[in-house]
Amino acid sequence: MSAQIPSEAAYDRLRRRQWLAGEARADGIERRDLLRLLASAGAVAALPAGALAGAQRASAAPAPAAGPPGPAGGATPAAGPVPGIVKPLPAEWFVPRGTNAEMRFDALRGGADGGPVGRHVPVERFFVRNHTSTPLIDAADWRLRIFGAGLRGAPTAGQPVEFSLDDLRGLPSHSIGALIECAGNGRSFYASQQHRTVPGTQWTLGGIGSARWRGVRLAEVLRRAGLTADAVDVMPAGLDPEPVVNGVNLGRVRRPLPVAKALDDVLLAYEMNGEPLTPDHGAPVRVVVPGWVGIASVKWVGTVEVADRPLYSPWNTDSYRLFGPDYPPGGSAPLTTQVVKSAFELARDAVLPAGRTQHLHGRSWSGAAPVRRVEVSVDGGRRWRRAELRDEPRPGNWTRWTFDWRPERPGPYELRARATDRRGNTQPEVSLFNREGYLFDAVVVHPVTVG
Ligand SMILES: Nc1nc2c(c(=O)[nH]1)N[C@H]1C(S)=C(S)[C@@H](COP(=O)(O)O)O[C@H]1N2
Ligand SMILES: [Mo]
Repeated sequence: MSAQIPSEAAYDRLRRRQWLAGEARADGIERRDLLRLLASAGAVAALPAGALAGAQRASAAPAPAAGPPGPAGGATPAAGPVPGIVKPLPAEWFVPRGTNAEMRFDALRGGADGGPVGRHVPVERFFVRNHTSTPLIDAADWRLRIFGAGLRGAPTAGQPVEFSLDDLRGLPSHSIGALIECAGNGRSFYASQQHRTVPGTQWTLGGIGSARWRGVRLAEVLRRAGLTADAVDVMPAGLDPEPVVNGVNLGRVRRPLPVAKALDDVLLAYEMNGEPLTPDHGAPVRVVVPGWVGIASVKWVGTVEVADRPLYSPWNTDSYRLFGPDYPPGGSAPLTTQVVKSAFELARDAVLPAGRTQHLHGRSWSGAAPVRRVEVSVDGGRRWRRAELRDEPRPGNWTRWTFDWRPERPGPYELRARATDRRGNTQPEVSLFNREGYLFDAVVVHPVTVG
């Protein structure tokens, strides 16, 4: 059936034409509402979980005994520095950012409690990106509901094809190592390096994590649900509380995938690093879309629509496109693959001793291809030397590297790391500006002091 499946590039071109022609509809949200929404960057509120349309039961995270007041809209916050996140967020591992928790790269070197972190990030240290808050879902009641005109007999949302967690566990399992990375990872550097302030979560480089995911291929489940050659788009939706922006309820977090990607390497994951998924990372089941922007990897998936025409949601129309002077007037095609980035496993402004060899550690990654090489500069970007790669570069994952440096003179230094992937994508000095600050790929300046 692959002859009927449009390539990703053809799909993007089609999508852009439809968007510009005003055909884009995001489940009842008119294009002009979306445009109005993007004109004003407002606070996101959450509807209480009980307000979710549909029969799935999902309760908000438990209330702390004496915690901060809940956000407007009524979702109950979890205890801790980020309302709505269930797991503990110790300050050595995380930086709280709104409803999200950024992973600290310097914490990957280990500390009092243990050695360095391997290729995959332990679940308890993995970054969290929530539009609203983590729902607690009873796995025994949970069902994956699949419907739409791209399935045999066109089951409806009311009469979907259903799979329980046991059903999914009974299907052939598959596991992959994959990164989840927020499209806005690195966003704060647009302001700090390029003097362009952009709205949204001000991530440094820790809006990313790698894990071993086990589950069932989405392709397998779609085939069993009766996928036909008419299928064009596949749209998973989450069971978390619905985000409300400037009084407009955006509905469930959802984003369509072209059927070509859905059938290629997408996983419905029920395990992360060998353990059942935890609430913050999508329990009982999440989507994992290797190489793509994190928003595609829908957590707490409850439904999947399989449509015979392109679908739209706020997450592929007003958000997760590139807008700005270097992009077409209606914005770029919806974002898919991630860009090239590199990070040191070192605190910013770290103090290092003079006259001693430093074993600098870092990681580099690209959504498009395995990492080919990494170069490091310790003199403000004048001279570059190769870092030594410590992992077999793989698609969809990062590669750890080391770089030995013996600084002799005390004083301030700027470290830089620059990766190139096997397709030849490399990190530029300046990232092309876009209004939302997505896909920051420029080399990041990492200041340290030798003293
Ligand atoms: N249902 C749902 N899925 C979601 C989100 C969300 O808020 N709700 N956030 C998305 C975004 S923007 C990112 S970057 C990843 C983050 O995954 P993590 O929290 O497991 O790190 O989940 C994605 N899936
Ligand atoms: Mo994200």
